[in-house]
Amino acid sequence: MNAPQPLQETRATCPYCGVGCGVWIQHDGQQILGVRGDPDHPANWGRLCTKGASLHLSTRPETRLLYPELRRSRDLPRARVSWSEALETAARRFAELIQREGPESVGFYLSGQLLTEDYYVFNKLVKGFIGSNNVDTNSRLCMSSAVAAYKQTLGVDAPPCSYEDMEQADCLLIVGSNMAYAHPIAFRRIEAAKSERPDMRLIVVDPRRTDTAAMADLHLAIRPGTDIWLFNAMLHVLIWEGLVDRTYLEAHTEGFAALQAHVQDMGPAVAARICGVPEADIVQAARWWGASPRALSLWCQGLNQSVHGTHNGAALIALSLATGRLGTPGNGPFSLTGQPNAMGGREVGGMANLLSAHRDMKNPQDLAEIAHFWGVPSVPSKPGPSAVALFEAVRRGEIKALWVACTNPAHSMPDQALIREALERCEFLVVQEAYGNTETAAYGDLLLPAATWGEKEGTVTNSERRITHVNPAVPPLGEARADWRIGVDFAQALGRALGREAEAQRLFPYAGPEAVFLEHAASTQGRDLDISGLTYGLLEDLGPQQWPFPRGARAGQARLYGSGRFPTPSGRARFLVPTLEVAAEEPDRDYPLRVITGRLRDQWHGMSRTGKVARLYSHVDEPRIELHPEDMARFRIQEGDLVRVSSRRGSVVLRAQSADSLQPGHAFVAMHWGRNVLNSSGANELTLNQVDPFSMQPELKQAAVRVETVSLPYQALFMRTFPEAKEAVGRTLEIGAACARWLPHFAYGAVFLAGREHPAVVLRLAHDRPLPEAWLEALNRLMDLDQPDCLSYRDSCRGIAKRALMAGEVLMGLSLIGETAAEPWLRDLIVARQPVAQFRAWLLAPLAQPPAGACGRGKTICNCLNVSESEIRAAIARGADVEGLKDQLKCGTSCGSCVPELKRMVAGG
Ligand SMILES: Nc1nc2c(c(=O)[nH]1)N[C@H]1C(S)=C(S)[C@@H](COP(=O)(O)OP(=O)(O)OC[C@H]3O[C@@H](n4cnc5c(=O)[nH]c(N)nc54)[C@H](O)[C@@H]3O)O[C@H]1N2
Ligand SMILES: Nc1nc2c(c(=O)[nH]1)N[C@H]1C(S)=C(S)[C@@H](COP(=O)(O)OP(=O)(O)OC[C@H]3O[C@@H](n4cnc5c(=O)[nH]c(N)nc54)[C@H](O)[C@@H]3O)O[C@H]1N2
Ligand code: SF4
Ligand SMILES: [Mo]
Repeated sequence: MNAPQPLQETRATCPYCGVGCGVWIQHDGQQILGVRGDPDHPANWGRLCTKGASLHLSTRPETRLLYPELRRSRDLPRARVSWSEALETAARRFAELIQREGPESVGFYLSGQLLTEDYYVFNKLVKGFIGSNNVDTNSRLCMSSAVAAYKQTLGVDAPPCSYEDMEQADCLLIVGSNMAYAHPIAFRRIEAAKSERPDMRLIVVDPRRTDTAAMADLHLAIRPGTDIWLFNAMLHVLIWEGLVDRTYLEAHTEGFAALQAHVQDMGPAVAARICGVPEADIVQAARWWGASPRALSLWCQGLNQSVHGTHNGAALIALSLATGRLGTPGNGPFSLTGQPNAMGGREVGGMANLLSAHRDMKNPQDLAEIAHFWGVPSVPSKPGPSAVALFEAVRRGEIKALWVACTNPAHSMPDQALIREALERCEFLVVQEAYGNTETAAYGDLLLPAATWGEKEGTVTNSERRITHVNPAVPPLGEARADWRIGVDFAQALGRALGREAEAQRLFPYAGPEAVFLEHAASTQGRDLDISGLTYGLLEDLGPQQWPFPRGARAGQARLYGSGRFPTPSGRARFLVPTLEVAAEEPDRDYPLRVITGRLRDQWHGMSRTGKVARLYSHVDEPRIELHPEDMARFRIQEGDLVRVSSRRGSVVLRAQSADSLQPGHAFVAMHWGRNVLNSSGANELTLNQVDPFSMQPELKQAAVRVETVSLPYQALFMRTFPEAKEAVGRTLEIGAACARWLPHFAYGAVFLAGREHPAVVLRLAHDRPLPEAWLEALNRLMDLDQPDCLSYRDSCRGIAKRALMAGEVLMGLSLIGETAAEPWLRDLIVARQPVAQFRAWLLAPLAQPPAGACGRGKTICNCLNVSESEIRAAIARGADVEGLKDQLKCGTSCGSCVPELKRMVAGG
């Protein structure tokens, strides 16, 4: 190991959302120590949101997968093996199947979080070497409806806009996107533009009053699944009020007459009834769009994750086309990419129905071109199964070996009961992961440790088609390897196992990621996304660039289609007549509520990284279901009750929270909580796996559910923190991981972190029978609460037992069994490290309210400067507005992620 060096900085990007912010990683050559926004990166100009700004805290070694692990037979645990044994075993198993049952007996499931080079290698491996299209990715759950919508209307999959268009628009129509949480730094630009030009119109279409919606001039709280009716009605108004651009329509589009006829009887009155929003609001939205010189739409999963996601997108794009608002500054239909490199994956064609560089699998010439480019006789023309179908094929035993890289389907796929069956049935499951404790890793027969953020080199493309070169700051932890390298190593091993060694060497000769990049770039030459002019060196010298960037170019292109010519056979953009449906599953008598799923501000997907950062729990800690106050009353649910949430597919227990940001009849569960924090798979136990017929994207956004209170009277609470020491955070994380393994024993269980610099792990349990002594003892032992010098109180008759572990006058651990009412203020004492001498007598008493002098903070709103809800409410009560809050408390003055919430609180929300 090299000795640590002085503090250095390395340029990369944030590995979370598709905004693609530039970062400088601060490190000593061995360890990542800090992170700051890259002031020169055009996506963020130096800003980072809560998640980006805490990236360095997520790089802890605990739970990282450090070396390959192999399960030699199903009933044995996995054991550490060498890389060569791991790869030879994988190659042998895959080769046997390929030779015995054909190339379609194996499958690959990749991720929009891989770098473009990683993606390229695996896509070529499957399509160019194994000879099937059995490769799909989690982008199927994410962007595939937007891809299909762009292709069906504009000709190819290319978001035509730039971030600066958000600032330049006069009317912004944000649909099915909670940008304030999911694309925070892009949203900061909208906030800034709006405060500079207050007459800019902001329309938000979302069934929930999100922080994004709370900023809007007009919020259309639409009934989920009815967006097409709304867009049609808006088009109807635009047509009838003479706001469409007939010159543009005639010169640059086709198919408008059919759509016009279709929307003729679909005025705002009809849509108002179906969408459940006032007719006047629909008219207003259309008029603002039509009358604004520059109008931009933005959309994300509220439209994509739907059984008519493609037509949702196409109907929205139609508004831009009908008014000729495309290809010029401040105009266009802009799909926000979710994952950091979903765009790169689309560019290399890394999905079951795509080909490299926007080539078409149905086009024989495209197929021949790519076969020629790779130097193989042919590439298969039959599309492979898309994500849902891929796992169904595994479940039926048709695909027998599955390779999962950089995604966690045992958490993120819909209808988890079916996914579990598939993974159990799979004969050989390879999981290429950075972390060893994911839900999918639990099923893996072979785990391959992947290098992750800060350890890898390659490129990513963000939402605005901008490619950034990312540099590694530190070496991979343990024996982890870069994903592209694992792909190449496996390809060579497979070549040997199949007796095609020379061919594998010829197809995968890469010495480093740039060789992969250059091959990919060459494959785009002459195509709409031509990046043949780019190299790593050029990206470093000129900075991140938007495609296309053909050979000889000096700059990327900010906007597409300014000429009015589209990459369709006729050169014209197309209107299509969308099918009119609602959600895949409507509430009924048995399942009367509609649960909506989505994101939290401070967590990322399955939480393998954000879940390790204590401060990222301070906005929302324990898993929960939000319900409208009327539904809480209707189903006799009190705030904080545990409820059973059931759909036709499965059921979960969650804590109920009332939320008036919802409409009656709606509920909300965040998609993040899975088996590492909860005793169930959370939201995706409930969702259904019906898909859009064009994009094959599943309807993850909603499902019909029933909610009922459950009686789980036997409750317990454990908490543990550690004194100031280098290994304190690590110990907390280890205990958290150990607690997660206990969760399945209980009718309800959740484990989460609290605090900031001194994180505490919190375990909450509830059960339908007395909690077995042996389990409680084991948990006390895990938290060192079995030590004789603990304070302790026991009332066996009432089933109450409490213990407190002290370090001097500071509380370090606590277990409350049978009586947990004092948890909130005790938790605050622990995370604040407040000396407890004066409360000693109260520590184990049944006190729901804190004794005088004990601190009580509640939820943290501003994560950067650690400002709590109670402090903010107190300042508002004293008359502070948002500027006053920033002045007095400094909240909202760093990353700005909490500003939408501050605004809402000041407005009385
Ligand atoms: N903090 C955070 N940010 C992220 C991520 C993360 O995990 N955490 N993930 C990234 C990824 S991969 C993605 S794909 C994006 C997702 O970004 P978004 O799509 O913005 O996020 P979601 O919360 O999934 O869903 C957006 C909204 O859709 C609304 N919605 C539900 N049904 C409908 C409907 O029928 N019509 C309309 N109009 N709206 C509806 C929901 O109420 C929700 O507020 O976020 C990216 N950014
Ligand atoms: N109900 C519901 N379900 C949803 C959604 C929803 O809105 N509602 N959203 C869907 C969407 S849009 C998405 S994008 C998916 C996301 O779902 P997933 O793709 O399952 O989400 P992640 O947890 O980000 O999974 C990425 C995995 O890669 C690992 N990893 C990190 N870095 C590296 C690396 O460099 N190499 C490798 N090999 N591994 C690495 C991480 O530890 C993590 O386990 O969820 C989908 N599921
Ligand atoms: S907005 Fe936040 S999560 Fe998204 S890339 Fe930027 S810093 Fe990362
Ligand atoms: Mo996504």
